[in-house]
Amino acid sequence: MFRSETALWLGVISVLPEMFDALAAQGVTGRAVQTGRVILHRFNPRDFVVDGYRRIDDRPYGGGPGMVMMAEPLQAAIRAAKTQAALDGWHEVPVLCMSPQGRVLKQADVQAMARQQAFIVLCGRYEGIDERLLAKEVDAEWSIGDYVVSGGELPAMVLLDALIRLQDQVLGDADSADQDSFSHGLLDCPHYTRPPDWEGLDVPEVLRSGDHAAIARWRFEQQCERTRQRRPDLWDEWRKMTGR
Ligand code: 4G3
Repeated sequence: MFRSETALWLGVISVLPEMFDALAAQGVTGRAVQTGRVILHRFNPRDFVVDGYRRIDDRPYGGGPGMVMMAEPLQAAIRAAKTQAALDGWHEVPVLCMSPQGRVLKQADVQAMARQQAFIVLCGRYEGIDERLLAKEVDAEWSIGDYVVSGGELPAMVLLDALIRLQDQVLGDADSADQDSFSHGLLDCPHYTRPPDWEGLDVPEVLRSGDHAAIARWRFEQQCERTRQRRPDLWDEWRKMTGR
């Protein structure tokens, strides 16, 4: 698949590449991959180890619990990903690593990243990755939030889903990207669908009024009110930004 028909080229480096089946087969991301708008290549560092045991991890210098991912197999996998990228027509592809030590990802970061069209995403496991590999081969470390999970695969899928759905919106309906919560720094408004009365709870009258200006006004007020109540940090930021 060549870059003319591809919106996004992705290489993931993971010792559990099958985890990405979920991204590649299901939902909005699955459709993007199946139709070739997104190319997803997987590289298992284990496939790049020559020794009989295919070791990719070893004990940490300085002692302590757990294992550390070795630099050599990861470097080999990154090189293979870059070679594949070049074959597919993509050059100078940035290498990202998902890590609790990374910068915490915001929607604005995803929007900035979506301007790039090819990425290699490294997924660590165990206690982490040899720091020298990060220094030599990784361009940026990203975190999806201040918590730890057992591998970088789920965080990578979170990032890739966010990128793919934006790419989709760029190609298709640009309005829906604009309507995302956070795209303007406020939480989303509440949503309602049929039936109009559900278990004694009804739909706000304004939404059934057909008055589009009044609906837009109501939704905006709801966004402000919810942001103020639930996310005072975002509300302060929004007020600074808009001078309110
Ligand atoms: C330590 C990312 C753990 C180092 C990864 C990878 C949470 C996130 C791991 C490392 C992770 C996150 C794997 N847990 N908050 N676990 O984005 O490179």
